[in-house]
Amino acid sequence: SKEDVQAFLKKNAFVLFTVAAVVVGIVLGFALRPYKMTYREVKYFSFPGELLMRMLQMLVLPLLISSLITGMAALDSKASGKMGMRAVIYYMTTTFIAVFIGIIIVLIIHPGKGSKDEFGKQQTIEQVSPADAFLDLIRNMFPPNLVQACTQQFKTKYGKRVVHMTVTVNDTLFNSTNGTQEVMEITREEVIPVPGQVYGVNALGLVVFSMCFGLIIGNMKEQGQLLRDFFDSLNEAIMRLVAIIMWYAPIGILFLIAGKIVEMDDLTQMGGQLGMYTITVIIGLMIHAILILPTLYFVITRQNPFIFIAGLLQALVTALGTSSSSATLPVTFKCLEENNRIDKRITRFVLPVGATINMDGTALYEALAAIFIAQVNNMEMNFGQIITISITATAASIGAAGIPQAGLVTMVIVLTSVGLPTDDITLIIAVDWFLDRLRTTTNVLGDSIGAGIVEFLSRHELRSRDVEMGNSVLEE
Ligand code: DAS
Repeated sequence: SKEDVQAFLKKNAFVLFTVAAVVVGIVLGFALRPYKMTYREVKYFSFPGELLMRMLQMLVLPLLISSLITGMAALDSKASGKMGMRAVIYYMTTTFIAVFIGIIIVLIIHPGKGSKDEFGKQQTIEQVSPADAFLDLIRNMFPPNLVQACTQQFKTKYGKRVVHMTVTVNDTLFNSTNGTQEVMEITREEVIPVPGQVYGVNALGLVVFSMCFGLIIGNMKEQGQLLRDFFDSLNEAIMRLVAIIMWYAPIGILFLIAGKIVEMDDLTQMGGQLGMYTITVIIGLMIHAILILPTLYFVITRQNPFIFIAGLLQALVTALGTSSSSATLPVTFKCLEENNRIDKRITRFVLPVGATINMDGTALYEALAAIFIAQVNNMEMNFGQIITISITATAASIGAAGIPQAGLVTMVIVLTSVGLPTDDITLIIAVDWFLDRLRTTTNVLGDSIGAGIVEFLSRHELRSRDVEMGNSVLEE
């Protein structure tokens, strides 16, 4: 009946908007491609998308800090220790499975054919020693200055440079009658390694600090009450801001997707090896996201994983649109808490950590890409080298920030660890923006399923804590 339809629309409005945004974005993007917009025009066109990105990023810092602190403070140290262990075991297991899938798939499909000719010219990339990179990872856990940790700069190595040139054309040559001069503006675009910078958050450092801080104020009895209340209400206020942004999100996502499609290089001209490589990555990510993670969820919780995933739709689409798991974090929170009814004590605690260190998609990608580069160079990796790749790919995924294409930068560690040429990263840049979106979506899915599993495994602790605190204190 009419009422039913209305009720359905009201309940699923967000989901419908989100799906519509993706579809319209793709259609619009392809419809505008023939117009060959310049870099500047694309920038203007995707402005609504850029705004969404900024709004989400704006909330990440206060959200990350307040949720981790309140999450830790709400648990006693024994319970949080147990839950922490479960989360870490889940992260490690799924990351290793992802790496394993990446390696197997690339060895079976063998997309690299031992020739670099079809890739065109290459650029030189700065060398980083794996030991230094590893020490950097640990260093980042302990930021010497908390304020600085909130505005950390990330180096980006690749970007599009726009060259504007003004040339004076002396057209007396062409027009002998009036001999005037004409000024022409030419804009050229090229993709080059730009030692640029992105401002972000040293999430790893803030995660470590907030966890310790939360644990401490949780144990402080009355003395800690003021701080507990403060961060609790800060967290609540931020989540209300997230709710407002969610209404804007579909518009932002539409323009992010359309803008990227307008701008992307012609895929039909992609070389055979690169095409095969892209397909291999997609297959690997699909196996992990559609087969492994849902199965794991089902085996542990005995609940339908696809109903769980349906509740995450907006978060997954936001990941696809923004290619950043940290920008997606606010949406992931909303989906898990509101659609999937995951206990806030779990989400507040595991989601910020997951978004920072648990990146299944990135780990799978890094291992797969390294072996692909070996294949292109006609180098066979022996068993020991493959083990090295699995370990460094895991470390590189932990170290990668949740920002666009961070995985490409940390891949240098994986390549140097087995003596592969780091310059060869440039072979795969052309398709990285696309694969980045898919691996970010996988990353967000992995974090969310992790929250579901940790909640299920921790249900006894949560219940006894409720009883101890005189019934559901934090549950709404
Ligand atoms: N795009 C990143 C993320 O947010 C990680 C990566 O580049 O692989 O998950």
